[in-house]
Amino acid sequence: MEPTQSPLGIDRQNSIEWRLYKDMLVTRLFEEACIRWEHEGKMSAQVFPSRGQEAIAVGSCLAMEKGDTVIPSFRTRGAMVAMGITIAEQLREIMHSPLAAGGSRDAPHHSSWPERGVMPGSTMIGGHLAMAAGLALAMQLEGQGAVSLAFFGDGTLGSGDLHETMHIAGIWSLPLILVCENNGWEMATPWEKVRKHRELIPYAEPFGFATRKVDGNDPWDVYHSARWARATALSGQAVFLDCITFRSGTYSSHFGETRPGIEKDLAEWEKHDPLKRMADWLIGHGLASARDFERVQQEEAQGIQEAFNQVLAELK
Ligand SMILES: Cc1ncc(C[n+]2csc(CCOP(=O)(O)OP(=O)(O)O)c2C)c(N)n1
Ligand SMILES: [Mg+2]
Repeated sequence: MEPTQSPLGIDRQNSIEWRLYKDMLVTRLFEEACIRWEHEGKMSAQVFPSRGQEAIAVGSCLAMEKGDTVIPSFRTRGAMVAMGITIAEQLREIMHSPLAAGGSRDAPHHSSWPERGVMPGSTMIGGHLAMAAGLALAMQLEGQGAVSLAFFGDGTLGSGDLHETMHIAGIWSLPLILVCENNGWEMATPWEKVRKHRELIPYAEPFGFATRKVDGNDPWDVYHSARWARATALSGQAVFLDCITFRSGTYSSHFGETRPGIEKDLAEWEKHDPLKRMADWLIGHGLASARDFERVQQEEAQGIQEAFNQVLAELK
């Protein structure tokens, strides 16, 4: 079959550069739409915007293979997008559609599609990490040749579940990949108030993890690091990816900005915006123009609105 060509002139379905850009774009547009719908009173679910952090979820998941499992955190909606869960499927869970595959019983940010590798998370910070280790143990015992990956924020360092998970995964050499969205904030508390080190590698290494510091705003660094992590986890060492980033959005769609004095940081990190970086890369490699991006943005925004209308109609 001929590969489908995108407006950018590259293989839409299979090219990793295209997926890195498009899945981050869809994630951002979808989260922005959810915030808008919530503020307009059209949707009641709370969303946790990943603005500025999209590369971590998307880059990691695109590096996974069939049979691998992923547990998103409350801030990695991009994981669902990159794992191929459509916006309509996500909205059915969020909006309690009778057609929701999972019965719409999970918290909207922990919806799962186990047969497609997206496993349920936990509203208890860190609780899902032990489950990810359990999945990795099953993969190891059954010789599946697959890995279990879980996302979590740096605020999870205060959770005993993270330390217990690292302890058991390190000593049992589980095929587990822990991916930290290290944005330097725990809700509205800066990292200096809750731990000694900005980076988390000093905490993971003593448990026997292979570790790597990742530029969490660079989609390529995340992707290649996750490929390395997969190979390392399969070869018998659990992996910790410390993805340094910044949350450019509010804690959740219910809240305004609760971090006073962050204007300078916001402006600084905006220069490292992952979407802009990927767009610049595509332009730099002659694969896209500014006009192409405008068109793709319009197309995807329209698709998201259509999915919303479709799911709204299912509620009647
Ligand atoms: C066990 C537990 N304690 C407290 C909370 C409340 N809580 C929700 S998110 C959060 C902060 C998490 O920090 P981080 O993961 O770094 O999130 P981010 O920086 O993305 O906001 C807390 C304390 C919770 N959900 N579970
Ligand atoms: Mg954080």
